[in-house]
Amino acid sequence: MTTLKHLPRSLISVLNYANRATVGRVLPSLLTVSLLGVSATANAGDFEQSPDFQLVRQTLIQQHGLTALEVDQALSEAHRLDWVVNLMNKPGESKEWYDYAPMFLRRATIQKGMRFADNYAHYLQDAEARYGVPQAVILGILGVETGYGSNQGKVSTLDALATLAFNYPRRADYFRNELGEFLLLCREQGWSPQSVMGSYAGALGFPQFMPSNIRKYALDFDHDGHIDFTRSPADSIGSIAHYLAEKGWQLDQPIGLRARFESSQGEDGNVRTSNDEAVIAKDLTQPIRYGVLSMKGLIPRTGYVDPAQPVNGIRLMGDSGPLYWITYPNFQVITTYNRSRMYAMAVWQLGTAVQNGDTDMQDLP
Ligand SMILES: [Ca+2]
Repeated sequence: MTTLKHLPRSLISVLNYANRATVGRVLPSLLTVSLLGVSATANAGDFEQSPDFQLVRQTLIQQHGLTALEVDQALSEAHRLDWVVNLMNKPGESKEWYDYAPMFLRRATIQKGMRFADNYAHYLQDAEARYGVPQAVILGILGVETGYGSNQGKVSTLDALATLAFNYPRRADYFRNELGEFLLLCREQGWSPQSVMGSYAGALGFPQFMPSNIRKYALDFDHDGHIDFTRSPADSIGSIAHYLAEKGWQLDQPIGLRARFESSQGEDGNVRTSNDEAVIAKDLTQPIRYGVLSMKGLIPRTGYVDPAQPVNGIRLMGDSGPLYWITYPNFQVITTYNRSRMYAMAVWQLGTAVQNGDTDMQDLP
């Protein structure tokens, strides 16, 4: 790794990032871009020419309460990472569940999760007892986010957030706020902004929290006086539980049940529902009483759901056709971490497999 020290930081980030197997194929084009950009990125002040420079600088000072010195120092040392913008602008792949699930539901990941669960059992139990969030959910999030800490990202958070704050207009306000929160976090935690590494979108550590969420929800769960998401699984475990509790986790309530869809017939013999669209939730934050869904043909495979219980119908595409679930509000709470239904399902299934030691994935929810 010592040879990397002589390369510009932006290129090192690219090389480190490219070690992640999922983006290996984009390496050649990224390298070309970075090598051409060496002279530009080797000098400080990549953002000073931006038309928004003064506006962002003033916002960071006035709204976030940073000092001019803190802001000027950070911005003059931040580098523009064009590849980050290119990656953010790439249309998202519309994967189906049958392609998505195998990325996370792997025997090796489950085994790793089981070792992690053994090593940190004390903190997992403590977090569940204190916040009511099941250990399986915490384990699922840590597995899907970073494979239990092994893929935390090696991109300079300062570079990533500054790049997105200045060069990604679609979500500029969001990333400008995260940049301000990040600099405040650095001040509070005594970090040097240039030393912090994370994902290319600015998420940090085992649980991949954005800086604003770290400031709002992070806990020093091992009581060593610091919040440390890159090295402390305990802080990560406690903080995930705290976050989900604050987002409305319902104590002792299920996440959901596997279901099947049946077209139903009315008393006149006419089919009432032949289309499963009628039972699939448009918006998970607007659950409806289960009694309404049951009349339209969504039935739990096993178990009982109270007709008055607010639920949602979920459909994901499996290898051999659609799969259905009836989900309780706790499933929606998982989607506050990442809005994708497939994400929440992967978290639930992976965490359950880890907790049950089900390496063959014989009994997934
Ligand atoms: Ca700590």
